[in-house]
Amino acid sequence: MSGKKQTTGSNAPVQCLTERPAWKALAGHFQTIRDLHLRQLFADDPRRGERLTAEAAGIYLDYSKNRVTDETIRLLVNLAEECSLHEHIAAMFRGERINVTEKRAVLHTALRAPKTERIVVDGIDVVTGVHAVLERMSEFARQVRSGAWRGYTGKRIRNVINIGIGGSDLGPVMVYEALRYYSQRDMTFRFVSNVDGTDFVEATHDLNPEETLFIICSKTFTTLETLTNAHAARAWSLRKLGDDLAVRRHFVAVSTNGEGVSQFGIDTANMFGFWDWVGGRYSMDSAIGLSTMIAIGPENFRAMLAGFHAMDQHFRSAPFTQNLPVLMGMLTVWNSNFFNAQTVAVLPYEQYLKRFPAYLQQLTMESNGKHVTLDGARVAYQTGPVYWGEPGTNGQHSFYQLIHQGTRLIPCDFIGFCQELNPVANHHDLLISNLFAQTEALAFGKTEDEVKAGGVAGWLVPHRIFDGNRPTNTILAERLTPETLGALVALYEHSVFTQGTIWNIDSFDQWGVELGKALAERTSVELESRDEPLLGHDSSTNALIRRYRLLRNKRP
Ligand code: G6Q
Repeated sequence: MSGKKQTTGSNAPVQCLTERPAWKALAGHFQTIRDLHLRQLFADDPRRGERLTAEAAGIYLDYSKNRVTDETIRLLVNLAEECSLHEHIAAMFRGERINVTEKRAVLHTALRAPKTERIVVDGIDVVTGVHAVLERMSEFARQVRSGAWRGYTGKRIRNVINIGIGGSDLGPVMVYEALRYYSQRDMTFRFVSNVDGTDFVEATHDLNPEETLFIICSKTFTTLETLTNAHAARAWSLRKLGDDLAVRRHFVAVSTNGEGVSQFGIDTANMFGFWDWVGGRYSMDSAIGLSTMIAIGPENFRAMLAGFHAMDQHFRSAPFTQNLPVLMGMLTVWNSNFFNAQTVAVLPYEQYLKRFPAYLQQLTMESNGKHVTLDGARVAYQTGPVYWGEPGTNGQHSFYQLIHQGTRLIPCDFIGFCQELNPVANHHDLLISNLFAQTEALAFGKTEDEVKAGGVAGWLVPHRIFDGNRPTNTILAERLTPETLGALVALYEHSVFTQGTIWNIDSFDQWGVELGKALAERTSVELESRDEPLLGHDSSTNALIRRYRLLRNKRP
């Protein structure tokens, strides 16, 4: 760390995180509890499992199976306060330009603000604009769902294909899968993101262009993958429909770039806008969610927004000791920076949330995968951990082994619901009993005595021992509804914000995406050139390019 003081992009000096009194207090405290076992912590306090919990917006968080005491939480709250988390939360909700490297406000919370709220940015009340777009989306979604919106040849739209990538894809895919139960079942929804032609071909091969609507989602409308796929989609449609005018009935755009949309040939009357203060990975509840709205209907979409908003309100107002996103964010800092955990596993015991870990990977890692503080000084501590996961119980039969008995500490978020959406015999009780059993096993393990008491002897004993003491959060809600999903996503958004504030990084830029993009542009010219290109890369890249060109040209 260069010196003790840092400055934010433009503001007052900020003390280096590891020099803060609260950080030092936590470091001292860590030495006293690092070897404490969850078995002991639970034995010492019979009410621990009821006390170390919090609840808001329909979501119950049990964090008692983390390696923390009341003192840990007290010190973490001190740290959050020293890092001015209260002020940062207020600044975000007010629309200050807290994304300092891009000089942008960060206002995804305005996307779910009620009509009566006013949030003024550059003299304009953004909430009015949000609701105007929501109205247009609702009208369009109703027309498509009811069949009033017809394709060019008069046929009803039966298929919707969202073309977008990153933030313009992962949210829509995740939420479509998550809320599929509530979706219009006589329609097909697909998502094309990859520039790999297979993605487009497999998404369209069995569909009729006369019945297919494309939503081109791109905030910038310049993204290579999305524009390449959008052109493929137009060619696919026009091969059957013949007439350029058909584009009006089969293509709509979601973008902030009206000019780019017109140039592509989409009527801006069929464009749904959003704003530069909505980051891609924070945009699933903006017009980027148009496919979601068509799938689940405007009412369900608004219910989802209400769930987001309920969690927003909780985050802004609840004391830190009862604040779900703050608690989860602080625990991630505790596990990462003090216990040196490198990853977080997210394990939904809900099939509909099968894409949730993939969605969270972008939200968490693009936001907090940063190596410098707000003023550009190199951080002297770890920032965002690796997020990954799969739905339970599938994961139990693959990678959980390492979580239980491996050498690494892997904190886990277990997510479950008390009521199933698709009752089948006793499946749901079996599912959730597995969730509870896993958190119990991870916390308490199996001692040598217990192994021996089970009849195991000799050299096999160490293989059968589970150390336990593996931290988990359990997130439990009544039922997977649009409201609950909104609250769950907002919970993670604000947990990410809490972490980023403590680490003093910009959670809202993504410069790391740029270098590869620029290099790929140059390389694509070299791959496509007819003459042998003069290559100026390193010897590995040069050889790979030559080999690719040689073998590609041998294709049948
Ligand atoms: C997200 C990122 C990134 C972005 C994609 C797509 O926060 O900004 O994932 O969403 O690169 O960008 P466009 O929507 O501009 O095509």
